[in-house]
Amino acid sequence: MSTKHSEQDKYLPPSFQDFTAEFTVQSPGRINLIGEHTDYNNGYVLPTAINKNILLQFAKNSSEHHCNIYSKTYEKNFSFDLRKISRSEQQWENYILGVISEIQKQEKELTGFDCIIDSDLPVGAGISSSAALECGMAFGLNELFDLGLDRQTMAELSQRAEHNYVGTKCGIMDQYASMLSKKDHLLLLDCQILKAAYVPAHFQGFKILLLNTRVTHSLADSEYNTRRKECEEAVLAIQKKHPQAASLRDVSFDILEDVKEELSDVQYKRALYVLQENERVLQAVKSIKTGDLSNFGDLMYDSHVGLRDDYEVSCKELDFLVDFSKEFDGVYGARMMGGGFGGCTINLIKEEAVEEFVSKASAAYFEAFGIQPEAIIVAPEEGTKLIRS
Ligand code: GAF
Repeated sequence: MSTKHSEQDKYLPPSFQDFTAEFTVQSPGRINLIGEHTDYNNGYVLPTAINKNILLQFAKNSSEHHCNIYSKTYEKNFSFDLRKISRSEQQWENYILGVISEIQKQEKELTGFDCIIDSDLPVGAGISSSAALECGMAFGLNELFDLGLDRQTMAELSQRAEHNYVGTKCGIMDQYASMLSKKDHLLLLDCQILKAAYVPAHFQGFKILLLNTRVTHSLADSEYNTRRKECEEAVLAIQKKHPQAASLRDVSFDILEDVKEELSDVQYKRALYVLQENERVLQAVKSIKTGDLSNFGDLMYDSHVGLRDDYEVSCKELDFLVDFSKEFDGVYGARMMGGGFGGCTINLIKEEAVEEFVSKASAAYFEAFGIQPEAIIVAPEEGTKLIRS
């Protein structure tokens, strides 16, 4: 069954007036329960896709090389020729062009297509609208042109799109979460061997609440790449004494102490945080499996302290919301989530406490920063999928 655009789409650009979707792809954002900035250090992460999505409607057009994309979120459209894919000045276009370029590198044949994109995923909130867009595009093109790519390959080419077209040297967590998550489960990913295990998300009586600071500090992207570089430099310094250490994953606490004098203070702090966070992920999985959510909550708070003091990717708005949550009985744990420098805190909170906490935290945050935070209740969902065909 085809989906013709509806009355409310009458503002579509002229190139889309006759658009009839062949199918729609639903591509989710993600949360990360714990394991931050560990993915590009070959460590452990514990994300899952959520019930907030980007929707992409696809249709082939009659042209061989011409493509049209329309974003309802940005109310903007752009067109391009498949024979001349190159980076754009518009960042959001690069997520799409990057995926096409990576698919073409795999020597897969594409022809002209049109795509309309809509979303209920807040941009800049640290819930990975970028990976959702990349993965949705890869999944849709795979379907439309029968490319035969599996989910892992699509996640990995989406990550390369972000490296090569957007310029963020992100890890693999967001794309794997978007592509490989299962409903009601967390994805325990070992980023060294890219092996995923599914942990049932047993949070009965609790909610996962995001508080969006609504700030995105401009240094987020540059500092992200700097952190990655600092970790790589720490590994190079460690290798002088311990040549077998290919990444921070191969470094034990004993090795780190052994090379402490060889590392700069910054390198030592970054490495220490990563080693501790990897341990926390494994402990968190045990706590969730045994239902010890109090311990899991403590691990979330410890994670935040490490991100704030040793990894230095938090900001005063995130710290404020995490500190505020500590004063509140029903909150078991909270931490900044994602790359940092803004975006959301993730809170594990008793269901009955949500309303009062949101109201009090919002009022206090507004008084401190003059900004109304956004409260978003999320639940673990299935990864990118076809919803209408
Ligand atoms: C961003 C990146 F895209 C991820 O790969 C990950 O490193 C995360 O920041 C921090 O944990 O979302």
